[in-house]
Amino acid sequence: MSNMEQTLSIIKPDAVERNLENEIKEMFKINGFTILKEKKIQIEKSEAEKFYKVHETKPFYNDLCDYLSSGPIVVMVLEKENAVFGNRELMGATNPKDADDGTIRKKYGISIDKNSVHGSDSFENAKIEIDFFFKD
Ligand code: IDP
Ligand code: MG
Repeated sequence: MSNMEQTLSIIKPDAVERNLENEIKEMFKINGFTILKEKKIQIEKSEAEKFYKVHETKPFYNDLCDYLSSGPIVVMVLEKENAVFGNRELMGATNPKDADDGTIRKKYGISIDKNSVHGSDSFENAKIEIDFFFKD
């Protein structure tokens, strides 16, 4: 039974700044993801605040929004069977220190805040996040 899904991925400023865009895209492709859409943009802090609204009560919210808007990012729609879960697996744990070998965050992440990639955490949020960046 097929369960083709789409998920939103972001290559965060720390990774774009270190020119890791192509290496990270290659990891997605090697792992069977198709990059359906992509764009390199820099967002305003107000947009980062909207995107990360679910975290607005967290102590790291302000720094997180400053960071995501601090430089260019690459936003992508990835497609694969069970793409949401598969992307979370490929990304690895939020804190690169806890991430498994072979994951993007283990390989490229610097710290819990500079962890190189974002990925939607559920099918529902994937739809919302894809709309956020790619509506019309
Ligand atoms: P996720 O990116 O693995 O889904 P979330 O809990 O949704 O992790 O947190 C969103 C982002 O906020 C993380 O990717 C990370 O950059 C940052 N973050 C999460 N927890 C902390 C923390 O305790 N300190 C600083 N930054 C954090
Ligand atoms: Mg999350």
